[in-house]
Amino acid sequence: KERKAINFDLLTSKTIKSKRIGLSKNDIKDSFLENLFFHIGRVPKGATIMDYYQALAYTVRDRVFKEFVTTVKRISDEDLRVVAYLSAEYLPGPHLANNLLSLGITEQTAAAMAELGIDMEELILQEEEPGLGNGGLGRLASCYLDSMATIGIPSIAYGIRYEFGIFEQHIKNGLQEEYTDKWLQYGNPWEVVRSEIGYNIMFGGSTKHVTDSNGNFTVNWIPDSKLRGTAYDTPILGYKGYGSILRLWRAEAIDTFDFSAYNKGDYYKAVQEKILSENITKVLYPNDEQETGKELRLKQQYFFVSCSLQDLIRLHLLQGRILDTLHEKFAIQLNDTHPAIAVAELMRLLVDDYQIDWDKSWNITQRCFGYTNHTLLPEALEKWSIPLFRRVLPRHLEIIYEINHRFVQELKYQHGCSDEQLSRMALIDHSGEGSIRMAHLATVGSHKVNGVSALHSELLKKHVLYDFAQLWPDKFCNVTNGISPRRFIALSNPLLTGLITETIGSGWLTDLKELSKLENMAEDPTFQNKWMAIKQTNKASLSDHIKLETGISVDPSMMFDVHVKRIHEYKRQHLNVLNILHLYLQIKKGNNKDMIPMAFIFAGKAAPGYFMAKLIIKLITAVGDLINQDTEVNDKLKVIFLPDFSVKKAQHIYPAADLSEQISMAGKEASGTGNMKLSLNGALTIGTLDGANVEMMEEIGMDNFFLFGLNAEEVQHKKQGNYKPGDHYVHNLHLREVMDFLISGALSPENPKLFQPIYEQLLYDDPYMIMADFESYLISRAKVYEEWGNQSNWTKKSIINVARMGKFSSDRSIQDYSSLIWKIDSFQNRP
Ligand code: F58
Repeated sequence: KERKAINFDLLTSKTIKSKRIGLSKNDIKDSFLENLFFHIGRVPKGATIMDYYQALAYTVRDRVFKEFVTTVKRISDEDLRVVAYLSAEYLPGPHLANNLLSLGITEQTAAAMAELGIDMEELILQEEEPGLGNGGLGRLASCYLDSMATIGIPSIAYGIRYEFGIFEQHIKNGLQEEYTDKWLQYGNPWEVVRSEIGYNIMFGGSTKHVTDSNGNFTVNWIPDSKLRGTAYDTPILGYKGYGSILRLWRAEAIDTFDFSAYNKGDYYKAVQEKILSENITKVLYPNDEQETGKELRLKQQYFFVSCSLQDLIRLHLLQGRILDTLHEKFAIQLNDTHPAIAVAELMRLLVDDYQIDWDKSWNITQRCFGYTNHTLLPEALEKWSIPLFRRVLPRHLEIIYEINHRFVQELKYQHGCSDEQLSRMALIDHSGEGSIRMAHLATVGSHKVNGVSALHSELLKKHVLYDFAQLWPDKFCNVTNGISPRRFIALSNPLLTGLITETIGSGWLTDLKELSKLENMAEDPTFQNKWMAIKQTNKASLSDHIKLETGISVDPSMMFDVHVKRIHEYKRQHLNVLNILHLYLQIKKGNNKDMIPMAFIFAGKAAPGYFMAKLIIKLITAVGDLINQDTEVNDKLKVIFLPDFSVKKAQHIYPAADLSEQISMAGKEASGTGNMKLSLNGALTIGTLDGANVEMMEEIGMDNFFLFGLNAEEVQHKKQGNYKPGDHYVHNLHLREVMDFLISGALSPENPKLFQPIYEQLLYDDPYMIMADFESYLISRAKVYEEWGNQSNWTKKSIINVARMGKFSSDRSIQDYSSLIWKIDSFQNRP
């Protein structure tokens, strides 16, 4: 039956407007009370702080939804091209404060709450953030969503609604312990379940190839299990901008209850299917740079990809279009290879379900997809074993074989590739039991492939995807990562935001290049004083937090040296520790006359199965235990490990940093984004020529950046030569002292051999060239101390750092994606 469309203008009509979307203090107060009484069902007397938080969240969500539906209407009316961002991970951080900022209602909301006797800040603290990612890659996806919505790039982001996100990290006796994350335990007021938007997903079984009486060939996939993916939508609001949506899929059983089994008296079997189905989206795999090849992980990937593509097809057809034009209406971006199975799945949907011929389907597929690579680490490059793949996705294996066959033919007959080249480039690796190279599938199935920093994109073309870059040079491009200035300065550093805005106006929040106007002020003593006072306040606030969390007092006048990110050998937290031990030994020897008091602040999670990373955490805490309690040193040094790093914690730490540690071995960190967040908050960087550090240094200038270490080429060269880390031990007295101290037992009297594995690895193998870079690190650090001695000069450099960070806004990254890859115009550029 034809339904009459509701007049959209009703949405902005007076009654609805004032009741649900008004932005004045009184409207917000009324909505809050309404939500508290009628949505939560509470009277003020019985209401808990959580009830208040939720009532406010619903109040804000209504207003966010208004912007979202307005944007969707425009996309639909103007029939616009849309980005579909596919990512297995997102780390949005808490929504409430960000949405208040985007709506521009922080002040009136605080006032409305104050009139009710409620402290809004306290409500903001109630929010559990969705920890649906491991680190940089997931946070990048969220920064990009923020920017797409801010600039007005029509977008929809797809992912997985993990019931348990990244584990909670507790530190007991200096060791990491993992606890399940319970982000959903009090419900999630930001999401709306769309029970009617769901798709059936099949697994396993076999395929049947049939030719009907007319000679038409079809393939039937006869799965051995099916489940359903249901959409959970979180509206995303750009800064004073447009709406977007984060659509996360949750796995459910199709029939929640097996009545036949129940009737036979087997109650457990009756619910078994439900339990098995729900397992798919139960938990996030907590590995940051290691692929585990687990069946459940493949199922997660396929599950969310298939739901997302089916959803895109539904949306496309809903607009009255035909599938031949799918690539004209959607640009689908693959955030690393985790969603790369999408290439085979789209082919399956087009060829098997919609009977479009192979060549046409392949053309649509290649024109839809773009692939972003985020790593050069061999252990992080995804490969799926063929037997496992066949068991889970038999039809996709056939499709991948077919793609591979055609690709290899093309290489051979059109490009005259040698057998060696063919075997290097094929989608299938025939060694051992055979495996599928997902980066190759993504590369072949996309029209554009990008790295995430200039250096990384070059190395990608030189090494990991060398043959492909030779074959299709135009397919490869670079989009340097960026960060959201809304989240990482406006929200997290309100004092600095206030000073900047009062000095140069507020345009910088949507055009970060405007920060360059601060440069005029870099030497102004009054401005410098204000700048320093803000840093001091932020440091005092972090000190309070550290005291609360760890019991350790840190004097805010110390230099705050910050090293926060996932714990990984290539990120070299242990290089930092070796230097701390060096300082400690110097103090003990009495060489501490002019030593600058320093607080070393670490935070980050280690993958639960990563022995060395966990040992590095233990090392940091052991060094902390030794130093923080020793009255001979603890007025000069403090070492802190802040547990359970998250977006929320990060927002607290970045504004308080004086020095940012970006010391990965050159050639390993694809980009890094923590480097950008710290610099944007006025920290100076000590770093290697790795990832986006290279471009940061170009922008900020050599004089305002502490560079050290081998570059990527030198690392390569040394590796190919006869690198002997032991030589550095022999020739560098300081290094010898700290290495000897490491195994002296002083750090772990109860188990003197505890740190032997680190010691031995550094001395005999040193894959991350810590021994080679130690001396250069110390020399660079000496410059840090010297510069710190002149606070006015340091502050000038801090101001310059911020002023020159314009390039690293995620708005710029999204503009690059839009022009280089997606070919989508923002609302801002449309009439
Ligand atoms: C990170 N990758 C890069 N992967 O390491 C970092 O240099 C870059 O800045 C960032 O991506 C954004 O481009 C990363 O965070 C993961 O966490 C994956 C999670 C799933 C398993 C494989 C690693």
